[in-house]
Amino acid sequence: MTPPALLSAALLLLLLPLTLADSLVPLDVVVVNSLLGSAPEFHTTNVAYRGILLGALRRLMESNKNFKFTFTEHPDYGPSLQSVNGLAGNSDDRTYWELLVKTADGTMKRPDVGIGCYTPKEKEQIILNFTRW
Ligand code: B12
Repeated sequence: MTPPALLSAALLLLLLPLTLADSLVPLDVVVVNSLLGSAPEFHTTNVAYRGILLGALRRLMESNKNFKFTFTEHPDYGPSLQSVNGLAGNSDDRTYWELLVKTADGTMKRPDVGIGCYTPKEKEQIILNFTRW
């Protein structure tokens, strides 16, 4: 390799982490109603590298008229997902929107933080599951 080519290659390697940090992370959002058993709705969106799920949901709502959500703020735990596409959780009938995640390797998990703290990883499926506690 000639010295200028070597220099370009070294520069590329140095800039690579910066490029990755600037990129958007693609993910799927699946809306499930476990109480009705209706067909799940699939959406695709993205979020900034290490960005929070709330950001991904906002991006999705801005780009897709078939997806809407609202949230409330808890003084300690931050945002809590209140409604999806007009359907809201309700304390009286003990319903809520549960947050589940299917990771790229197929593992299912129930995050121990809410939409304001969870940071989706590449190719994760975020499942918004309407259910009862
Ligand atoms: C009961 C409970 C629930 C119930 C609340 C039902 C109800 N209306 O009573 C249900 C099952 C709905 C629930 C759901 C979730 N919960 Co919860 N929950 C609790 C628990 C065990 C007790 C809360 C309580 O009653 N406190 C006593 C009352 C008097 O205080 P309060 O401030 O009024 O309580 C309210 C808040 O805690 C709120 N709440 C409950 N969970 C969550 C989660 C988030 C992110 C927010 C913003 C608010 C919130 O609901 C309570 C009643 O209004 C706590 C753990 C604990 N021991 O404190 C976890 C806890 C608060 N939950 C937690 C989590 C992660 C969740 C979920 C995100 C789980 C999931 N993967 O789906 C979801 C919320 C999803 C969403 N829609 O945004 C975490 C929050 C940690 C964090 N830093 O974000 C905790 C601390 C448990 C843990 N993992 O350590 N939860």
